[in-house]
Amino acid sequence: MAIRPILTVPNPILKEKSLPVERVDDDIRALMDDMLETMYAAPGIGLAAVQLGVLRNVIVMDLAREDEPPAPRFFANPEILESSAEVASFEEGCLSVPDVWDDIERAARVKIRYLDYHGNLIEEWADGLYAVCIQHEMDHLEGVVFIDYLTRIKRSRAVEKVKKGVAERNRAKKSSRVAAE
Ligand code: K2U
Ligand code: ZN
Repeated sequence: MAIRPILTVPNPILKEKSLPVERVDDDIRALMDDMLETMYAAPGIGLAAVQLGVLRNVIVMDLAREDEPPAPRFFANPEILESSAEVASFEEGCLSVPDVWDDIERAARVKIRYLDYHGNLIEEWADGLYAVCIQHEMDHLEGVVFIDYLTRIKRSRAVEKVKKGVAERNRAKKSSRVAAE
């Protein structure tokens, strides 16, 4: 397993549409393992493969609270079969848009179908944070990031804030490398 870099906006790869996997084989499971380790290290509660620059329909998630044992979930080729008419709003963030949070409205419940870590076909309803997170991650597979739902001015401010934050982190890393030499 490996912790891999997470792409941040405005990287154009995040706007690309991901492709289905042919089967959940050892290579896909190794990708899932890397994604989960990277997500835990971030830390986050969900991650799509495109956020690591891999254009495949693969998502990992762990919604367990800090006082609960880990409960990793793995999704290959996820589909939304049904969405409730009822909607719910949630203050979302994204590991590809660090330090930006905003309220996003989504279907309160979704029926999803996917292949799990072992390639088993699963169909289930998701609600609450599960529904929010799976819709957020499945947007990533379509090249959609949550700030795409914001106004143009809010979106551009978010991108500028991320670019500034990435530049500051890179400067800090560089100065600590120089100091260590
Ligand atoms: O796509 C991602 O970067 C994963 C998100 C998952 C997420 C987004 C919105 C709402 C729920 C989950 C990251 O984990 S954002 C960080 C985070 C951490 C705890 C709770 C909510 C979001
Ligand atoms: Zn995200």
